[in-house]
Amino acid sequence: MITPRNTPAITRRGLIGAGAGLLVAGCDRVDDLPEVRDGLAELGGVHQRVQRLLGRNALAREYGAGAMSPMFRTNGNTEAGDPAWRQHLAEGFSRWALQVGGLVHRPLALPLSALQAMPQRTQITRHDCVEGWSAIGKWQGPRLGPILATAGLMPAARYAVFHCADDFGGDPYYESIDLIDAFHPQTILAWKMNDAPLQAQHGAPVRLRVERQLGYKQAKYVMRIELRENLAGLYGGKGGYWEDAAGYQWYAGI
Ligand SMILES: Nc1nc2c(c(=O)[nH]1)N[C@H]1C(S)=C(S)[C@@H](COP(=O)(O)O)O[C@H]1N2
Ligand SMILES: [Mo]
Repeated sequence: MITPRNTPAITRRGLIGAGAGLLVAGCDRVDDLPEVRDGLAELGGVHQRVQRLLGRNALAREYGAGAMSPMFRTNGNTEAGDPAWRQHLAEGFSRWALQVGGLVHRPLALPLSALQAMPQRTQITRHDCVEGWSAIGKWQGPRLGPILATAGLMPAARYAVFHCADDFGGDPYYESIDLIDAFHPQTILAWKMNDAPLQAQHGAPVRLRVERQLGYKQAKYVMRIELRENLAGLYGGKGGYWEDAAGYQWYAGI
């Protein structure tokens, strides 16, 4: 039986090191090498096979406070254009509420204070962007699973879709995960990052953390969660902004 706590982490960086025969500990620049980047696509397949072997419920590696990156860069949008979000930002999100709807028995509107009052999970994890940078940060928020359980999933519900307040050229950012990831113990709605309320550039008031997948799945500026039976018929039909726009994989397993 696999106990995730004692399982040596198989990391993207570790695999790059093994694959390229390089000593990469602590070296961020290796990701910029074209040969390493080219190898990454192949290694992505290895990751997914490894993840299948370990099981979808295995935990992502968690780190000690000493491993936290001194700087956690941003990527993608660093603010949202939705006028409602801008108003909420100006009001410190005091009247904001997360909507949970779609295939649920009891649609919810959860103010930030309600999310903060729920049992919290804190985790120090490594964020891996598909573009080749990583950062270790501390995230806190309620687990998504109990929130969905409170809403009461209808039998047909298979995906949780995260509708965000930002867009690229008019196309809204959105993401989706299946219910295995939605109920994974490390899947949280983070309103705190590195011991402070989530900053606007990192997705205030709340972002998804789904720790066993790549950066683009970590939806920022989440306004609404929609439970759906399928992803077809929603925007480009591929389940996420980058999946639609650039053909990124829907299941972005690390
Ligand atoms: N709403 C929204 N979520 C998003 C993005 C975005 O542009 N908009 N960018 C994604 C990408 S590609 C990455 S790597 C991370 C970056 O998160 P950060 O800005 O907190 O570092 O957010 C992801 N989630
Ligand atoms: Mo990313």
